[in-house]
Amino acid sequence: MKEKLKQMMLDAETKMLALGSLQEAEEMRVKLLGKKGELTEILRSMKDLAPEERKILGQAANEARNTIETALNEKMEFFRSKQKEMELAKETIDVTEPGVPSELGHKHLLNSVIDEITEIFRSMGFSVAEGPEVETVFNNFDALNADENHPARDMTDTFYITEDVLLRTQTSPVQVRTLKSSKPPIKVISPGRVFRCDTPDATHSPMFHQIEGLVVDEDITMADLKGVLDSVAKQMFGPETRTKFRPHHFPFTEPSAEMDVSCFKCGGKGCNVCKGSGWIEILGCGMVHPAVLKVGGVDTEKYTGFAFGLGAERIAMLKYGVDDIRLMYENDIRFVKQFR
Ligand code: 2NM
Repeated sequence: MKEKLKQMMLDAETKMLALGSLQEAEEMRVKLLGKKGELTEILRSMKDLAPEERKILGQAANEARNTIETALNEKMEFFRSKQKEMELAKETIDVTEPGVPSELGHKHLLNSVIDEITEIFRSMGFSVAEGPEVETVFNNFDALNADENHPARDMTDTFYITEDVLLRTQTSPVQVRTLKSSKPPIKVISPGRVFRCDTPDATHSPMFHQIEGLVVDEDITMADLKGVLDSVAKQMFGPETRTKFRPHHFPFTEPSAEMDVSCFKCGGKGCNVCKGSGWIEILGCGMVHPAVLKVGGVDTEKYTGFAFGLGAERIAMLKYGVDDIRLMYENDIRFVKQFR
């Protein structure tokens, strides 16, 4: 039995030297010290020995177990740290490798156009006013002289929240607020989102952006309206741009007009952008109706005013050849990137 133990120790020593991996060390531990291992086998067969002999051999066996266990643990620790070293070596970063270039974001086409138009008006002395997108029916319709049966008031055209509250269908309520809260002279524009119950298609969206403007002072006439808007058109589309005003109707202005600009692509000869007419419709405008000025608390004996409104998406689409308004909101990076 003692011989067997000695032989096992010798074998273990040789095998220990040949160990190549953590797994082999674990296999060896099971084979020698495990439940069905060699040492366990030896200890089990000792039950037939005489007590004194069992004591001596038992001690020897336990020493052998400790020796093997300690040696194996050392080996396993060695393999573990070697493996860790290899993992760390693999994770080393080559700081000389070229990096992944990060892309810089940029303004959306629509915001560029809104900012550009806003800057033109600022340079002409206009200030910028904003107001809530959720408005009262009064500010959105009544104050703007829209009669009780005006089609725009219809449930099917306007997003009502309650009987008296809605999503604004134009930014004019901002100007109603401005009239109420300040005294002439007033020169203000109001860029912002507006909402209309439309089914989306290439030219319609239930949400889009408007820029409306309002000027109120003594002796403001249609000539001021034409002078300001003609100058804006030239700054927006180039100095050769000509403008013309066609009679129109809005409830909040009288007289009312629509302004066309000579086609910025063909100069007026006729092309695909102007649909052969040489002219492009850009905005609606007019002299503010006295009823609107009165609601705003303006003395209509002393003051007159003009106002206008344009659709920002429409301008952006015309200027940059975008043929579907929905492209403005999808944020498809292939679209967005074309306008940096
Ligand atoms: C337009 C066309 C004509 C307009 C009128 C007003 C207000 F509040 F002063 F009466 N703001 N904007 C106006 C006038 C808007 O959009 C096509």
